[in-house]
Amino acid sequence: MAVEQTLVLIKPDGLVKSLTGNILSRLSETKLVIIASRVLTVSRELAEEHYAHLKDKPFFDELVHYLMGDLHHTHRVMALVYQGEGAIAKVRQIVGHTNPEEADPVSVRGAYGRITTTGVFENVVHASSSTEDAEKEIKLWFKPDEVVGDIYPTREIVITSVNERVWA
Ligand code: DAT
Ligand code: MG
Repeated sequence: MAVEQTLVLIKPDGLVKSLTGNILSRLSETKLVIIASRVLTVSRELAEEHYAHLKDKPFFDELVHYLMGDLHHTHRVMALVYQGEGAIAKVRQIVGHTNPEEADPVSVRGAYGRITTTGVFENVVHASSSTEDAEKEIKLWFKPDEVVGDIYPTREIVITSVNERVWA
């Protein structure tokens, strides 16, 4: 089995429902290694880019608001990269089917997901579904130096003038 990377997001409903520890425990069953993690506020641009493959769907706008945290009065998502043999399938197995009503009740989505009255799948976690998606998604959510190890080729650029926010 090939060594793969996969992106996991604990979505705002997962954080608000205090499921972080539970989800990380479930994922630790895989014996995969965490090589990156961050908690961040998701911009509209990031949410739209992450779900770009669904932009023609009727639920797209609400899906974007969901990932941004607007439905849960929080503006946090926890992003992680897991690495190891067969990482994508192993994580998807624990995460479960996209539709929480169809997901195995033992899976994270089956146990904790729900469908909103407006029809959006609030399914607690995201997990990459192919090596191509994983690469695209990891590059979207992390910079090279935020990930342990060299997982994809990088290049250096020279920045001459930057404004950076520092602690006051
Ligand atoms: P997955 O997250 O399992 O990879 P996806 O990439 O097809 O599934 O869709 C991304 C998210 O969009 C999914 O987690 C929940 C939402 N979604 C997908 N299909 C949906 C549908 N038919 N109705 C409502 N929400 C949906
Ligand atoms: Mg997907």
